Parts: sequence; structure tokens; C-alpha cells
Amino acid sequence: MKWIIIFLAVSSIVACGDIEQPTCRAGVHCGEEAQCIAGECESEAPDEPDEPDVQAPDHPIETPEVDMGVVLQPGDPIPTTEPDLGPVDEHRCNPATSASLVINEILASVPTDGDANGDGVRDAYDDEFIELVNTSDESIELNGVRIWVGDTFKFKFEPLCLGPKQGIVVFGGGSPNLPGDVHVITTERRFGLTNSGNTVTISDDAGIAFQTVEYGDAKTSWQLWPELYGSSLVPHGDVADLPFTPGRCSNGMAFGTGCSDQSSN
Ligand SMILES: [Ca+2]
Ligand SMILES: [Ca+2]
Repeated sequence: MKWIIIFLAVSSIVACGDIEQPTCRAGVHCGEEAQCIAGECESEAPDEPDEPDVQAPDHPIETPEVDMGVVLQPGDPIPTTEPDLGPVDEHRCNPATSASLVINEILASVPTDGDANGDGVRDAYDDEFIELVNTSDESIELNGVRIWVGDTFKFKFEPLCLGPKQGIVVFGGGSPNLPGDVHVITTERRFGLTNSGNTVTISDDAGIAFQTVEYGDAKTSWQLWPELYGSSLVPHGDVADLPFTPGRCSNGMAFGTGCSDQSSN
């Protein structure tokens, strides 16, 4: 029995030698960056960063469209910035000359029923007119062409291209209301064409005369005779039934007809 007790005592001593002793009993034994867990110092794991609190949008996010313009590919020609002028305008407008522009008719003494500009009112000044015709086969530029009554400058054209065999009537004023194919314009100053007679001249902007005609006293307008190509005026009533024909041949036809049937009278 004695040996048994001794054996047990010694065994317990040996067993006690196998028990591992804790390395720590509290956090203070593990330093600042470790903690005591189950008797062992374990490093403190860094805190996991919080996931951002992202919520799915209720609506799809709209992405603004970006205009990328023309995307060039290798070999493409580089576009220029020159404006697109469109097709070439074949229309040409030659300067007016004494050979192309003529005074064809003048109304100086407005008859009592002489609403020549068609605005419904007979006016001694507004219904006065000077009719010019492009007798050439090409368009002519009227810009700068001047009209003179006697020696007094009365009117100057702004840029205006008058087609071949086309006429234009310059009225002393009012609101002309003539057929749509008749070119009309009004002057800001009265012509003041003397009823008893005077001269009318057309010139270029420098005052070089294209044509000067003289009219007299009549109850109708005055007509270039032969029409379009003559060198002097006659009373309109002497060659036509109508007292005046602004924008038309004295026979009432368009200038494009050449007014030929009247010119042969
Ligand atoms: Ca009138
Ligand atoms: Ca006429």
C-alpha cells in the first residue's frame, strides 16, 4: 500500500509538469495591440471598413449623350471649314449702259382720273412715273443708276438686277398696286415733273448720262417712239388708246413681246 501511494504521488507530480501555463491572465500582459484570449495574447484584428450604404436607384441613371461629331477613320480626308456655297449661280448681272437701259414712258401731267399707280387715289405727285426698260438680252444691274428732272437729282437705285426685256416703273409715291409681273418702286422725294414740259435724264452713279429725253405739255403720258428704241418722245395718246401704260408696252402687252406691232405704226 505504501508503494501505491508513493506511485500515485509521483505520477501526479509528473502529470502536473505537462500542464501548460497561460501566457496571460489579462490584457495588460499582452501590450497595447493584443488582447488576452483564453490565456493567449492575440493581436487585435483591424476593424473591417464599413461597407458604404449604397442603395440601388429607383430609376436608371441617365447618361447624357455626347455628340462625338464626325469620327474620322484612318485614311479619311480631313474636312475643311469652308462654307457650303451650294451650286454655282450662273446668273450674271451686267452694269447698265446707254445701250441697254432706256426711258420708255413718262407721266408728268396726271389726268383727273389718272390713278396710274393703282392705289385707288389720284394724286398729282404720287401718280407721276418714269418707266425704264432693259432692252438687252441680258440682266442689268441698276444699282447707282440716277434719275434727274431737268438738272435736279431725284432718285438713285439701290442694288436691283433687272432681267432681259423687263421694265421697272418708278412712281412719285403712294402704294402702287399693279399686276404682279410689273416691277414698281417709289421715290422718297417727289419727281415734281413740270406739267408744261421738261427734260428727264438717266445716268450712272457718277452722273454720266445714258439718255436724256424731252417731253412737252400733254393730257397723257409721253412715249418713246419708236417704242423701246426711239430717240424722242411723243404723246402716248397719239400712238395708243390708253392715256398711260406703266409697266407695259403702249399696246398693253409685256415688254418681252418687243412692242413691235405698235412700233410699226
Ligand atoms: Ca394713285
Ligand atoms: Ca408703258
